[in-house]
Amino acid sequence: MESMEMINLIMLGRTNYGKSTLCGRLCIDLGYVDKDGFMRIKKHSEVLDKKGMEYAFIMDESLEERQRGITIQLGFIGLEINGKRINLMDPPGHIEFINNLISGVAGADAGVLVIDAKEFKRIGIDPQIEEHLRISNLFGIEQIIVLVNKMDLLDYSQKKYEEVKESLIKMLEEAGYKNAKNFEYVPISAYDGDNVLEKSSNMPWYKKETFVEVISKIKEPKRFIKGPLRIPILRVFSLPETGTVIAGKIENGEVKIGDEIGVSPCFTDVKMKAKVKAIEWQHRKVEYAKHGMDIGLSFNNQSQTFTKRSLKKGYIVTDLKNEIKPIKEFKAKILILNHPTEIKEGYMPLLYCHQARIPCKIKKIDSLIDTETGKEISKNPSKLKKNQRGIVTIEPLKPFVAELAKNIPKLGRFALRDSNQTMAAGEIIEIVN
Ligand SMILES: Nc1nc2c(ncn2[C@@H]2O[C@H](COP(=O)(O)OP(=O)(O)OP(=O)(O)O)[C@@H](O)[C@H]2O)c(=O)[nH]1
Ligand SMILES: [Mg+2]
Repeated sequence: MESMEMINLIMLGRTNYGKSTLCGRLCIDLGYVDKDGFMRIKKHSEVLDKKGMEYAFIMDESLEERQRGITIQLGFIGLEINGKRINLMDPPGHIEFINNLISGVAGADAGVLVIDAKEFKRIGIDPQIEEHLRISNLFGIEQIIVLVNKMDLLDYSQKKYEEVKESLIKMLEEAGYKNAKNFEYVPISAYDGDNVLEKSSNMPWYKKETFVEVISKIKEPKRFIKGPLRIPILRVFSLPETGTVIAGKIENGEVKIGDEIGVSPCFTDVKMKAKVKAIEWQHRKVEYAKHGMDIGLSFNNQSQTFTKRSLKKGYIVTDLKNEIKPIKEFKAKILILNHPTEIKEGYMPLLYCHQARIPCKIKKIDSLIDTETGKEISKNPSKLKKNQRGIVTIEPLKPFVAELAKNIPKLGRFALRDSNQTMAAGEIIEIVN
């Protein structure tokens, strides 16, 4: 099982566009939910007066999610398609929960953009979808599969589909996807299952592949198994029988039962370390896990510091030989996306890097660089404006560990956010300690 090709996909798109419905539909069509289970879920949707949400409820399991009719937590499903393991992450599209979306994007190999075709025709490009795409682009997701959903509401019209597709290409190009023309586009109806697993008789004009055929052909990206173990912590729990449990995705290296691991950053004299007792992956126990796998780890021989209180989201699990020092300062190449005025020294946004979210300070603007060539235009400019690139020195204002983007891209790319907007994004080029 561990040698199977594995691909992690993140669903993208505005709230209500049908991401959870599509994931639920896939679970039904591929036989992951039995009839009785689905009947119970359907009844619950009727009791809550949320008819039409029954497929989404397969993903949205909490009462709050079901009552509000939206996703709040990042949902996961693992499917086996064409001998590959496809892990779908279903994030909330609602702006209020963008943190959970960024968590998913940070660990994804490729994206699936779901568009409500009718709504998109009505309102056009929306800042929320643009934001999702910008974030996915800046976090290094190169490939996006584009699903034009709710085709039933556009009478399955080829003409309308082509119009939507054309605007989508423009939007993707604007967000940094210069090769958007070469992406796969599929007209679907997630609710009815048209072009999801099987070809739709409602759209005989569409001759290309269904969504499942498209995802079954995605190639697994290069996995980094050699080198240090790196697992950014997503969640920590404490269970009465098991003790401390850490959940996260391996972004470099491999781990097996019996390995001794540590956690960075560490400020105490007593190391936060423990021996791996069990590894859980996709609800089953495994002996070994490698880069790309989302796992839960439990331990024995825990040091006294290895507790839910001292282990935090965004800290990184490492092997004992390759711990990471807390970063006092780093230099980064950034692009300003969205600042209403300009970024100056002293600006304090929130830093989002792998699973870490911490306040930081722009300590110095070292240089302004040319967007196309990357060459330095001026040294120590007083500010950076929208669409400008620069090199800056950033000071994390809380304990923070990461890597140079050139060594482990997923641990060195970041976004700077403020007032619920992504102001800038960049990559770590030098660590100054
Ligand atoms: N007509 C029609 N409605 C659909 C289709 N797919 C989804 N919907 C409806 O769209 C609504 C929202 O679907 P969700 O799957 O919850 O949307 P979401 O993108 O997960 O939304 P968030 O979780 O808030 O981000 C539900 O009422 C679905 O029934 C479709 O193919 N056709
Ligand atoms: Mg949802």
